[in-house]
Amino acid sequence: MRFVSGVTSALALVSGLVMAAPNLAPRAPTTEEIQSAKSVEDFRDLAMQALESQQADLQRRSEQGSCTLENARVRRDWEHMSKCERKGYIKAVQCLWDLPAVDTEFSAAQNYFDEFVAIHANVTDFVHGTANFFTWHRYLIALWEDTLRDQCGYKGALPYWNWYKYQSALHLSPVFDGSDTSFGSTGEYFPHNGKGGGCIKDGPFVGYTINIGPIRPAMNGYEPWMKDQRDYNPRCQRRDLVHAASERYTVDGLYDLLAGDHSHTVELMQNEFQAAGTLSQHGAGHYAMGGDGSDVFTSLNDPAFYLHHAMVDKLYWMWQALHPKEANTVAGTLTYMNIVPSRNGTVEDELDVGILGPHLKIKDTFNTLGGTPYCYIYE
Ligand SMILES: *[C@@H]1O[C@H](CO)[C@@H](O)[C@H](O)[C@H]1NC(C)=O
Ligand SMILES: *[C@@H]1O[C@H](CO)[C@@H](O)[C@H](O)[C@H]1NC(C)=O
Ligand SMILES: [Cu+2]
Repeated sequence: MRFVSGVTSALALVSGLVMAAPNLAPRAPTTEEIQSAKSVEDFRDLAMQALESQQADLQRRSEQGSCTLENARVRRDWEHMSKCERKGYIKAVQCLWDLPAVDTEFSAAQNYFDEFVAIHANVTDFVHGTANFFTWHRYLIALWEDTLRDQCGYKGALPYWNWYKYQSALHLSPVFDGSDTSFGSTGEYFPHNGKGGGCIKDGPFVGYTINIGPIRPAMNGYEPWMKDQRDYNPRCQRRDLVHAASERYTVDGLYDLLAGDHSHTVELMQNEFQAAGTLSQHGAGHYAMGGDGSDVFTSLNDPAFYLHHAMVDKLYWMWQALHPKEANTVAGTLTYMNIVPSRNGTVEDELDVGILGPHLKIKDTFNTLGGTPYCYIYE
């Protein structure tokens, strides 16, 4: 018991003053505060306030592990990183082309960059429109971040692409401006219904070969080349920045997911987030990259995939912080949109990332602040 009631001694008064301190601990944001958020920055600040209040609770119950909000790795907006930091990240990604492939099943994979593509392609039907969509992709990009740090000397955190800036001028976004600190801009002209679509022609990834896919290209004029992730198809990476897509991930859509009609349960939220057939926030990002980044199986061939999925994870992270009662639940089945019917997923199900890492139970991946392999927050 923290408070002793009905005691009037001086001692009780003194301890009462001392014990009042926890009241200064941050309180969770109210529904009204959440509903008055206007921007992704507002939502992020409210998510941090919510996490601070949850951390204060954990500390009172002495359940806080060694990961805290203060020492967590901070995943930042690409634009907010210095040019030197961006070059450090790019150099580490390029290093993956020099790391050998390790699995024996996907022989098309020539290097460790390809391994990520192959593993994702292998399980595509079981990690999209499913109960594990958020947690599986969270795990994949965390393994990518760890690989860059452990194998390629990267010192920072995984960056994210802030969708809500440069939506109508993607070529000005520091992610896609074509400079040596970007992922290159739109590709060469390739005959289709858009402007680019061919090989990227600027930025640090020109000349880097991709080897797997396409399997289900979304761009007009691309033929699926291979039946699966075992066929070897060396080629350049292609891109077509598409504003018709980028203009679809609006702040209204963000609001809907985090505070509006689709925010109340994980089922509503995820179905809207990755709605099939419409350009939801998740899909719109992929189609905005066009080219190889818009193939649901092999979109990882565009290295900007990881910045896109870090933004997906940032939204999920904010949603979890702002909906703590729902944060550790899943909805949906084990198969894409349940087209091939399967049972409902559960938090006991395991996330399979092939040779990239050990299986993890979904329930052990909800928290990004410890009690899981993760210790990170988003700027
Ligand atoms: C699966 O989940 C849905 C809601 O998401 C629910 O209506 C249904 O009853 C569940 N099925 C089983 C067998 O539990
Ligand atoms: C490919 O996916 C299947 C089905 O999920 C899985 O059983 C198999 O282990 C995966 N293969 C590799 C090499 O990861
Ligand atoms: Cu995916």
